[in-house]
Amino acid sequence: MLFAELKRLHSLPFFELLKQARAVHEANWPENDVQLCTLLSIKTGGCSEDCSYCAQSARYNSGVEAERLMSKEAIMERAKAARDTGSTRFCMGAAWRGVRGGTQRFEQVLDIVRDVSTLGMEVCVTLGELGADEAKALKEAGVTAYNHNLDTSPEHYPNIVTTHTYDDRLRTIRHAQDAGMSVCCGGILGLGETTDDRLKMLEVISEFNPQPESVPINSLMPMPGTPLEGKEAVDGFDVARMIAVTRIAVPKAKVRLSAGRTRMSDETQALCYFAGANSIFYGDKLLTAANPAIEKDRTLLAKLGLGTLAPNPGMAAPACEEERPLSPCCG
Ligand code: SAM
Ligand code: DTB
Ligand code: SF4
Repeated sequence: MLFAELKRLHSLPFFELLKQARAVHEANWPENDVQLCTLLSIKTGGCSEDCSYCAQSARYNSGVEAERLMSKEAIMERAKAARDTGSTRFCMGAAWRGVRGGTQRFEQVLDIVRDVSTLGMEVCVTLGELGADEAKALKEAGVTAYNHNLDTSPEHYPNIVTTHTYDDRLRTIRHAQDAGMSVCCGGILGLGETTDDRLKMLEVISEFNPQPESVPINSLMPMPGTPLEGKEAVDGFDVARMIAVTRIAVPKAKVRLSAGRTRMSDETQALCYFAGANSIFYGDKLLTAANPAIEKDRTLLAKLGLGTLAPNPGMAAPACEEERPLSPCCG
């Protein structure tokens, strides 16, 4: 969806926007269920990149220590525990710039994916940059979806990250799509961006061909020691607006109300579910930052009468629309 239309939607009176988003949501997700996803940082800290929101960059004194890649046994234990608490998607994150085929650490990751994918959950990984061959190998090993966020608009991105470019991000997304993985691609609110920046990011994401299978909308968790540590919390109505416009622009995607829920009231979260959010990270830790406790989320979902989505690990990645060009591999 093009910027002008996104802007028109975003400028609607709040209830009118919500009404339209709700109609799109009900047409595409009539069951009204919420997907529960568990995150695990399988390789924490010590990252070479300078993403100014991230506690895992080696450049900032955030208090997050660099750790080695977790053992497969320890990861399997956490994955089974996630399944036992009702998660249907297991997302493994690594604080790397990227991965390269033929390296020991990439072989280890493939081995981990092969085992985790036997558990019946959707398997998502976020490992940084990928080439075409690495993407194919991950798909073959059993990855359902690859998470690679654009985070903000092309224009604002260089103010946030200088060690890699927007085009680098686009290239990885295209490799993941070409390999047949579903793509999970979203961004962060609260990085000092304008509303137009948010909508320009959404323009890029919604114009992907195929559209992403999921779109995480994170609100900045300000991490001590990072350049963005002092940023104010995002207004709850702004989060709901962004969720609503995302629901309309990417109707079939799971729209994930991602980082930042510890700073949101139950009422704001309820508004976001109404506006079209149908997935959350579940469990009291994100990668390094806090997330609401499982019991708290269960209570809220029960209060709202929302069910949970069944896993679909073998789902086919969204298909391309033939009349539109494929997603860009660079700007
Ligand atoms: N290194 C890989 C990469 O950059 O794609 C994977 C891990 S990285 C931590 C995954 C995503 O987490 C980022 O793209 C960003 O959207 C989100 N994220 C990281 N720190 C965050 C924070 N403090 N608040 C909100 N979202 C954050
Ligand atoms: C996404 O969009 N959000 C998740 C997941 N994809 C990898 C990560 C949120 C990280 C929040 C900050 C932290 O835990 O350090
Ligand atoms: Fe590294 Fe990813 Fe954090 Fe950037 S967001 S510093 S690439 S872990």
